[in-house]
Amino acid sequence: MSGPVLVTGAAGRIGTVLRGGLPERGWAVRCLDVVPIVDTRPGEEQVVADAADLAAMVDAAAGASAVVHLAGHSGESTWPVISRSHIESTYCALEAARRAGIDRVVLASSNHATGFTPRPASGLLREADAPPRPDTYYGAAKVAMEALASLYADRYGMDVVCLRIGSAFPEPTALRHLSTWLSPADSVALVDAALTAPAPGFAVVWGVSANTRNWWDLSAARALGYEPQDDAEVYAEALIEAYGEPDLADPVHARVGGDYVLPSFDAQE
Ligand code: 15L
Repeated sequence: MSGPVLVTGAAGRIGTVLRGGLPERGWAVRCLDVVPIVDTRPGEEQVVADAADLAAMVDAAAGASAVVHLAGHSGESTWPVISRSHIESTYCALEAARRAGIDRVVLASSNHATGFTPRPASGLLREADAPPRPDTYYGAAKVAMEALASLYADRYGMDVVCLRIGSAFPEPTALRHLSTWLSPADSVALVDAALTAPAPGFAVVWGVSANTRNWWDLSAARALGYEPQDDAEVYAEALIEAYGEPDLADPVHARVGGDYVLPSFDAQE
């Protein structure tokens, strides 16, 4: 690889994890975020800019070898916030990569692109079994992200890997996370696999750890070279003691999007 990987949203939750882990896997990191990173690490480059600003993104992409696009409001918000921070910024990430001659882009999609999909009572959902079924504006923006990825892969021959991330947190804190957790170490492993897989073209893969209670099939992610190490099950006893076993009749547990499907997440002004 030559040139750093441009990581947008580098000051955020997953960005911070990648800043720690990608260098250990041989990647130099160029950070981009709207807020300055205060604990800059040795060798790290920093750009303070909005990922939805095409000119800034074109400048930031110059000389990079790949783009990992994480920037965007993490969760549901108003349409102006969601459309700019996810859809406009995804266009900018892809277009800046194309103009810079970068042919590998990794996009942080989300399980919420398919959030109204019923949770399977048994068996595993493959990506192909879960067409777009967004639960929020946020989820709909991730569907648009995946569509833009498909466009840039088909039209320009770029490799664009969309990671439908589950719950990327330091540790599981809710019953649902026993199925949806993506650990920090596995976040790094998954992004590294998406960056290095030979010629993936357009790909959409689930982003979760090797959780005993997974409802998403990891075959497609493993085919990229992802080897998850963590399993949320080590937290099961404590979470089930606190909250009881998940009740599939409860709307929060009936659909893969969890509480995002509830009326409290109705579209905001
Ligand atoms: C996401 O996509 C969000 O970014 C994150 O904040 C969580 O809500 C996560 O999904 C989840 O489903 O747990």
